[in-house]
Amino acid sequence: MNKPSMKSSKRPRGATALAAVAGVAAAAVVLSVAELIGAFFTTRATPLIALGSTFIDFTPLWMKNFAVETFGTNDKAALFVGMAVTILLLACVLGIVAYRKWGLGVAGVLLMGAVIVGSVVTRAGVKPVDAIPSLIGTISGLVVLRFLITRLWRMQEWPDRAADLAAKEPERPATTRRGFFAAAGITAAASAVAATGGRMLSSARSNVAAARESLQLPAPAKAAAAVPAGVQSKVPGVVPWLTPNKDFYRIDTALSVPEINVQDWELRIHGMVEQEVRLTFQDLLDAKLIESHVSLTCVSNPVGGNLAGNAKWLGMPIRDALKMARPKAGADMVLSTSIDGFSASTPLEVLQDGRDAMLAIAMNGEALPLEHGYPVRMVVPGLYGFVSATKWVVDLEVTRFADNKAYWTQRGWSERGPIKTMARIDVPKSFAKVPAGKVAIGGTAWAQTRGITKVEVQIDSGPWTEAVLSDEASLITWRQWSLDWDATPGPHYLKVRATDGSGEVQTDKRADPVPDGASGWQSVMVTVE
Ligand SMILES: Nc1nc2c(c(=O)[nH]1)N[C@H]1C(S)=C(S)[C@@H](COP(=O)(O)O)O[C@H]1N2
Ligand SMILES: [Mo]
Repeated sequence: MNKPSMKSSKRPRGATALAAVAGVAAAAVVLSVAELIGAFFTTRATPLIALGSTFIDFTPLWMKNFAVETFGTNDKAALFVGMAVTILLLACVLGIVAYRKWGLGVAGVLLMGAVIVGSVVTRAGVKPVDAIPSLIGTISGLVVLRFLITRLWRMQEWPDRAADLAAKEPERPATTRRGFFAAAGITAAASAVAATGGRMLSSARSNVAAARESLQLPAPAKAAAAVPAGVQSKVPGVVPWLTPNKDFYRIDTALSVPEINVQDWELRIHGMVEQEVRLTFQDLLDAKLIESHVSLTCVSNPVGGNLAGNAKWLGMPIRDALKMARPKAGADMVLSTSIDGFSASTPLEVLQDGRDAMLAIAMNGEALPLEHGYPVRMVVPGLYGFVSATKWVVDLEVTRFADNKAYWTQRGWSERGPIKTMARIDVPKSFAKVPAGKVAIGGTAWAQTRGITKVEVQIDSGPWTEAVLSDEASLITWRQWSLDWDATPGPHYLKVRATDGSGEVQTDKRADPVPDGASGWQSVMVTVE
């Protein structure tokens, strides 16, 4: 009569919610224990980072684009929030399942463990031993789940089940709701401490940031061409012509910035070459370095967007490195790969022509910031970053487009990515309210390797008016512009378009960033008062 029943009619009130709490506490233990022990293993392989990367890999393309468009460079924060919510929900379900059917709960936790282990060991450059933290985490989580769920089973407020269990094991006392919450609370607090400790340990273990600070940069064999005095638009609010490192846009798939010791860094050049080459960081320091201002642009940049920047780079010409390896006839592509598995396909020809394509070691006079590719990244004028600007680069494979596909190409983006001519209005901002009279319009424009020869602005449906171009530093840097406008009260639309050095007027044909870059004219609505 008094048998405990799993039927919902007999289930004590509130049990489901408490079981969910037990599930969340157990999941916290799985992740935090794994994170803490993971601090002693490969940093990129800690479970949270690996899970996040796997999450990204399985995110459909449309959702990824939506995330980048909606959250911009906060897309990683958005990812972690999304992941946290997913894990929280799964943990609740696991707790409830374990309470009702322990065996199923165990299976669920093991499955969760398997997913974590799977995402850890499939990361690039990760060894099988890196699975150990996740395994220990999973087992700890199971132990805690068993402990908490048993407390629920023995809850004295729910006499049916508790009495039955007490009859079986009379020496074990019944538990109380308060006791349960105390246990769950202690578990959660311990998890938080373990996770924080793990994160702190991970960063303390690497002193790459300090090594970067003290790196002595060599002088270039060929210094950057002098920058003309008038490169900056006179209009206040137009972005600085030279983007400070701290303001430089950042786009990459790395959830934790790779931390590479220069002593460990090596670049392998192989594939369709006469001679496989390995370059150390010292080899780069000893090479004939060039210095050059180059504007980078992201293919994901929407029309009018700010995923573009301009910096002074110092590095070894990639053609010099390729010369050592001597590419074989028939090769037409270099697949560059970063330490964390990102890859880019760059036409071999582009890396061998005269442009300042380089293995860069410095940005605006200091060693590359960690998040911009320390210690070595590629910079290739004229190509979007996804097919050229590999950060934390460790491998160059000389190959053919027909034989190899890069990271984003495998995900629906183009295999090649020459930068499209683009003009941008920085001032006034979209939806700005400006006083009637003289209004300064200004912005920047780019068409790396072709240069900008004209920028025109159209007010409403009026004629296209030529803007004043700021000085041109080179064909591979962006060029600023300004225009004075006699603004009359009312709403107005400002449009902008550029003409590049080949004589081509920027197309008004709207294209999404996927697969090879956005196009169209930016239009800004302003209200003149
Ligand atoms: N290792 C690595 N390098 C990478 C990427 C990446 O995801 N991983 N993204 C590329 C893309 S899409 C762009 S636009 C540039 C951005 O460089 P930045 O972050 O220094 O501005 O880096 C490129 N290099
Ligand atoms: Mo990009």
